Amino acid sequence: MKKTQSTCNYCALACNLDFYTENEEIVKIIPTPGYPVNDGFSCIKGLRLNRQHQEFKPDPRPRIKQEDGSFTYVTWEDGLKDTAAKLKEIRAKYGPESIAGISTGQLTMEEMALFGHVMRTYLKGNVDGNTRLCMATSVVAHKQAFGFDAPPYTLKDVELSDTIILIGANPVVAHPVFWGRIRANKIAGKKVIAIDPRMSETAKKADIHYKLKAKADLKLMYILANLLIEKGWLDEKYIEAHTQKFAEYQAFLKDYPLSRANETGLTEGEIEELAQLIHAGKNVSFWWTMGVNQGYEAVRTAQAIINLALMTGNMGRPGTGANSLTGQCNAMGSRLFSNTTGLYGGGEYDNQTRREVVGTALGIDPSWLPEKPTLPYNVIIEKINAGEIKALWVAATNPIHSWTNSDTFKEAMSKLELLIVQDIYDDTKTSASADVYLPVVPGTKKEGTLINTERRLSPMRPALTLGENEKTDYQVFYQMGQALGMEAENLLHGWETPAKAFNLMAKCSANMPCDFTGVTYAELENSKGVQWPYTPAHKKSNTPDERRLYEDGQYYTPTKKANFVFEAPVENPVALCDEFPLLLNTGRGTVGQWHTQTRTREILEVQDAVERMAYVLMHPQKASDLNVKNKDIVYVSSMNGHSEKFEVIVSQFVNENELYAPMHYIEVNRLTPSVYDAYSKEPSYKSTPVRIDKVEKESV
Ligand SMILES: Nc1nc2c(c(=O)[nH]1)N[C@H]1C(S)=C(S)[C@@H](COP(=O)(O)OP(=O)(O)OC[C@H]3O[C@@H](n4cnc5c(=O)[nH]c(N)nc54)[C@H](O)[C@@H]3O)O[C@H]1N2
Ligand SMILES: Nc1nc2c(c(=O)[nH]1)N[C@H]1C(S)=C(S)[C@@H](COP(=O)(O)OP(=O)(O)OC[C@H]3O[C@@H](n4cnc5c(=O)[nH]c(N)nc54)[C@H](O)[C@@H]3O)O[C@H]1N2
Ligand code: SF4
Ligand SMILES: [Mo]
Repeated sequence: MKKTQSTCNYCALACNLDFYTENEEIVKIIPTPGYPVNDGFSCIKGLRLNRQHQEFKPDPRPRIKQEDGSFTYVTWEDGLKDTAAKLKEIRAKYGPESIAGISTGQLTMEEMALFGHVMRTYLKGNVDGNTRLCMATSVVAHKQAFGFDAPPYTLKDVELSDTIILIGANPVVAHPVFWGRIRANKIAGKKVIAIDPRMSETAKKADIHYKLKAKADLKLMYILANLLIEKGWLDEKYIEAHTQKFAEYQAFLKDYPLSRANETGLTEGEIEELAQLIHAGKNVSFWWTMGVNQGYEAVRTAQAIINLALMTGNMGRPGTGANSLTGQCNAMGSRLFSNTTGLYGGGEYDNQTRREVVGTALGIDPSWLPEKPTLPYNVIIEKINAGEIKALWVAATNPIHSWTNSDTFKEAMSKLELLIVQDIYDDTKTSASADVYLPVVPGTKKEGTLINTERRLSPMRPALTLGENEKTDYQVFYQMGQALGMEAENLLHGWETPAKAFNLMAKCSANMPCDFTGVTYAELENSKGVQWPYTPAHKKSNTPDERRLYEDGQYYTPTKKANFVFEAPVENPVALCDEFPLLLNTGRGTVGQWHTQTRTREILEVQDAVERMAYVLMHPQKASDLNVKNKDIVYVSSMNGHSEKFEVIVSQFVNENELYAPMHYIEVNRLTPSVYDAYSKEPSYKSTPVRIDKVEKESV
């Protein structure tokens, strides 16, 4: 049996797994013992990575849609040549900005970098990622508060914290190995606190659940901050030495007295108790995820959490931090190494010094580099629908299911002259009707690097070898670059393999906060992974493995101080009304289901256990008021004009005026609105006004 250590390419923990293979078959998967993230544990998704391509496996050749709507398979050579020619034709006819791409935090760092290089450096198009649906809020919050998109923590912090506050995060379902580490925390009197409008699986297991009103987090954080100031429960030394704009924040907070508690859905007593818990904790850590990031005032909410950590001195010490958990395996890599919203390794496109450094690192003239950040995802879709963008290349994401108000994407698909979809399956809702479908192999046959939620570079190595005609994402991007003519401009030199692309990215990271020049591609293999920053100096000094940022109180702003950022809360642009009186909350459903379920449908244990039909959780009182019974089928109608069929599951775990629908079913995003955070443009997926329109008594 051959053993290959590799990284799970589902969630942002990026657990390591030992794959045992015999005759090109995975016979056993064991979570890697001693790996700092998961030390011998994993969830069912990782344990069943051997299922990929077992039941559903595409023909490994490109599939091209003909004018009559039928499909033909062609050789890779022809497929890439013809697609490249079509891309160039569209670019010549309509200009470079008529070409766009949508990528994902589920590709490796090297793949993302190369895709960004082909699409942005060479073709000069726009490329955004599904990271926009997920982490864009944290990126902007970090940049404005810390001066760089640099989350502070190491996962070890959750084992060292005596007060763990989870805000809009459901790790029991979404980050199970992280939840395991919370349970492994044996500090006497440790408190786990969940702030969530519904009784999530995590809220059920937490010591305390604060059931706030949906989207009232910003007000809650301001009332809490004001109360901490009134009580004098601050770390004044920390505020003075390491932060700026606190006086302004203090003045601003005067408008948020405890008497406004009722606006948050919590009582004054509950908010006082929470303030007391923060004050009493020696090492308080705040962890937030999509309940915060996916909102219409999400960036300011994330920053209000950061403000709490700063004013109480809960930063840079073991067991503390304002910590945003990422979602996908390489979300951190996509944030810093995709050439989409900033230069490789960070830095704005108009920063001449950084342009020189990055150009030199890549061995190209800096004038090649894009001049501006990409158009955000929502604008790309709008411009397709306005007829300005004509070609779209979608890699490793399934927008017709995951994009908000998803009929806008469906419309976009019909307007495009060229839709290229690169996926491991030919039958996803997005790939099934693509003009060009490019089949690729799953992660078990790929190599590269994933950067996890705690900034850890984690090695992906192939457990299986490629079969006839099979290609990796990296090969497809590279060979498309060749077909487009990038070699003639010497733009592919140094990009020949993932290992070489890694070296290019390391060079680009030099002297940036994410500097990983002390890491080599070869040394990552069979390792414990490495958290950035990691320079030759770190290597020389045997720096410990699990490291947090800001231990010295030095941030990445010009003054080295962290910023208090704040702004008055606004109303939800799509508020509840008589016509749409219920609030639809959405998110993860079970540990075994992954997003649009293309991959986890192959896990038999999961398929046996999950609901087949889209469903909503409804409070018993509401069900009784509407005369709806458990398992009845209803239409949920949204303010966006759409109506979809759902099964009702009567549950006491949602509030009376709220419904909860897992996002794993395509119906859900037909109902969500085109509403975004003003700064990050992240969709507001979790608070759609809806009504129950019509009840059919045909329960299944
Ligand atoms: N099994 C599984 N695991 C996954 C994924 C998956 O699809 N399946 N996806 C991965 C990805 S990409 C991501 S981004 C993460 C997401 O991980 P999480 O963010 O933990 O998951 P969600 O279910 O989207 O949302 C978390 C919670 O936010 C709550 N919430 C909704 N509105 C509000 C609000 O206004 N305030 C507060 N405080 N809370 C609110 C919801 O009720 C929900 O319980 O999960 C990752 N892990
Ligand atoms: N209503 C609602 N909508 C949401 C959310 C929510 O909470 N509520 N959450 C949002 C969030 S946080 C996220 S991250 C998005 C996720 O949304 P998506 O990214 O659209 O979801 P996935 O199902 O992960 O899609 C990944 C696609 O890549 C393919 N794939 C898997 N591995 C590979 C590979 O190695 N190479 C290639 N080329 N393809 C591969 C899969 O088959 C699948 O089609 O959904 C967002 N949408
Ligand atoms: S917890 Fe996340 S990284 Fe770990 S095995 Fe499960 S899905 Fe994979
Ligand atoms: Mo995500």
